[in-house]
Amino acid sequence: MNWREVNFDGIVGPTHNYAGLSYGNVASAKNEGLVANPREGVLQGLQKAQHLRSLGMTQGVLPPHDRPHLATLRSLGFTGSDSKMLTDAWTSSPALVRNISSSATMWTANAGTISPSPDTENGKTHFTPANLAAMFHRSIEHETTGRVLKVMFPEGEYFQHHAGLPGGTHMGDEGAANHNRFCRDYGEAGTALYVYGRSAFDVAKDLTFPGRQTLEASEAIARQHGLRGGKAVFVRQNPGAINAGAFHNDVVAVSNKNVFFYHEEAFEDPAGMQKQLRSAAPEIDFEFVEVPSAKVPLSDVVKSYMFNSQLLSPPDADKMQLILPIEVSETASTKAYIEELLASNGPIGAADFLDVRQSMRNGGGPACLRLRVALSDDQLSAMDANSVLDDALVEILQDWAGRHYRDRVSADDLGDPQLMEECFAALDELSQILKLGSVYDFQR
Ligand code: SUG
Repeated sequence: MNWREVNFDGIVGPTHNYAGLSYGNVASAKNEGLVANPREGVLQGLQKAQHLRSLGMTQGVLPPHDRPHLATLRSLGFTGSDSKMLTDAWTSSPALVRNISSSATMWTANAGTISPSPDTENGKTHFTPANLAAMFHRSIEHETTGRVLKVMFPEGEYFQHHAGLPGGTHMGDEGAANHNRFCRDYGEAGTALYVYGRSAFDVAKDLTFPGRQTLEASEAIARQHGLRGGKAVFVRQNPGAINAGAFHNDVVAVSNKNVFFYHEEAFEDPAGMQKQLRSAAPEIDFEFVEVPSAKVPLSDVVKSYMFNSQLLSPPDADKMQLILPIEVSETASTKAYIEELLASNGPIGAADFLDVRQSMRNGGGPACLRLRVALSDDQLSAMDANSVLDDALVEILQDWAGRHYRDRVSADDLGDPQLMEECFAALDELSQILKLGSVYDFQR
């Protein structure tokens, strides 16, 4: 049976903008007020997906959600027609409208946690949409995400779905961005590493920025998914890294199969992390590529997003390959480090630098834009919807974005009912292209 890792990239939404919504996310705060170009954003994302396809990777997409999210306005007491609700909400609180209009669903590393079938007791692939409780604009994602995942991966022989965790920020869960799966090969039993920022019931006095993921949330997901005995390891992110702007662990670490590429300051106890992984999975020949602060300071990690890269095993390559944001080649320390890494004859043999600047300005690099799912041939065939890319679908999506997306959206445009109508028309058509059925909350 052939297995592969499929990357499902979030399609940048038509309301993509810079509203400075994410406290603790340095780029989001720094770029608040810039004018965004959603059309360029969606095309940059599709280009990245095409690049992975050119390396022989299987590539899918996940749709943007309906924004502005009128269902949230309705649940907060707004009434009347769509445009009346939007206008009333904008008059009452532009900040609220900015939150319910964010295109943050494009960062699908936060869509959910996936445990592939070789890792679970009942032999099914388990999905839990992340509740994203730490940020209001993201806390409204998980119900739609859950519906989309259920359409794409129908419940039954192969796939099992769970609801997002209850419990608000105590059970704060940010999905795959704080989860790594190690294995010898994608179809073999793996071991999960869950990285948390704090404990649910303690005050984390060492954090100045939010620790979005709690230990208890990670433990709950490992339980729900019925991970095979002893195959889950829980470690704390270094609070210093969170305070420096690594609001998710995938800003300071990335893994693939047996390789873990991470920064010296990523974990509270890096030696303990290595030890726990080795003892949970003695069959895996771990390769830890720990990058010292003396070579790349944490501030350059956060600025360049060097670890927010995709670490891939292209089918025809004998070494792994990094997909990095172009900012890494523009930052002296990270550029030099990647050159040294490629020359070192280690497990990583190639690196490409891609332009995803529209996303990067909101703190989302290549790794934030993708959700990884390890799938067998049979599981891939059991998928529903039309979300796995071929050239024809990419062309259709490029044409769709060209017709529907604006090339300028600012945070001040979000109260405009005309923009809302454009977004709903775009998503109405997209749900037909991707054969999603009725996953959205708006009515047409
Ligand atoms: O949750 N930014 C996202 C970025 C998510 C990146 N994902 C991963 N690291 N996996 C966030 O902070 C900014 C939106 C704004 O400010 O308009 C935002 O939501």
